[in-house]
Amino acid sequence: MDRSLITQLGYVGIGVADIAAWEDFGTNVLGMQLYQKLDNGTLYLRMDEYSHRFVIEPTGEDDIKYAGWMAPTVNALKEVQARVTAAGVKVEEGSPEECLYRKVNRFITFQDPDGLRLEVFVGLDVDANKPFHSPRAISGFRTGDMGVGHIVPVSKDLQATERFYVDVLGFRVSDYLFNRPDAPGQHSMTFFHVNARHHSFAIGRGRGGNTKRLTHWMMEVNNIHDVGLTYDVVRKRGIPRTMEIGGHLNDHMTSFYMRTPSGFAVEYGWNGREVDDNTWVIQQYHTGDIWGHERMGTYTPQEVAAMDAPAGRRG
Ligand code: MBD
Ligand code: FE
Repeated sequence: MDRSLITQLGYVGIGVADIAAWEDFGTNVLGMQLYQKLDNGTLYLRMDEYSHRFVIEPTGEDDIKYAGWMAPTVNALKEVQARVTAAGVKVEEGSPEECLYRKVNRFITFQDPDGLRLEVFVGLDVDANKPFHSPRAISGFRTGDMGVGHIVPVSKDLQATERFYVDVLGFRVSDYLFNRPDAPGQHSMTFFHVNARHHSFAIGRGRGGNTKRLTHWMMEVNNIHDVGLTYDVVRKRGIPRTMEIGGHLNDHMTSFYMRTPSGFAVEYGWNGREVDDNTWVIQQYHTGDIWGHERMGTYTPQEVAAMDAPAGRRG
């Protein structure tokens, strides 16, 4: 395959109700650097040499507002624009003001089949004068060519959403997970890669009562002790963990999940595996975990029993 049209998850926009709580959480718990704060309260949070990887806006949704995907070149951006348009989806170009606000050279925007706002951009700001410096004593985030990490929104039609991301945007399926009793014979999650990160994007069926689009985002650190140091902060502050520490079967990530001030979770991980498109084989799994990842608090006993059941196709 030629070079990908989209090479990484570049930035993520989140709308929140409690911006003060997020400033504290994003920096002192997650370890991101506050790069800039606008008069309206918007926070630009940094994980590496880029000026920002998260934009936290005080607009009240407590959910994801947009996902910013990197096109490596102007030609790639134009090709994405042509393909999305040919698929019958309306594409708009970001205005100069919007580009300034996003700190990109140019971007296009359109909705995925579930109505999630996607932005495909060229030229994210790098600030070489101010090297990344975490406010926490961690060795740093694993981003680079693998981008932010991953986001997992819910989808109302996993097949239709898969077709859009694969056929139109050029994402590659990594694997499938079947672990939900409410969808007999159908899978519950699909994982996609756009670079060596096992998944930059995954979709899942919403759980009953789940009103948010975003279930969690994942950020990866360089050292297992960075996970442990953050785990200590989370425990000492009494921040609820939604999944206890454990290891994922598909991407080999060692991680735990904590609840954010907006209700959705952040997965904080280390040592995810890398995929090579020349040798990768799609597999399907019936459990998400090698060990641990015990569901805490927010899951019903029935859901826990279903997800923890031994591997084996259901339905
Ligand atoms: C993941 O990163 C994840 O969040 C789940 C639920 C399963 C496998 C990998
Ligand atoms: Fe995850």
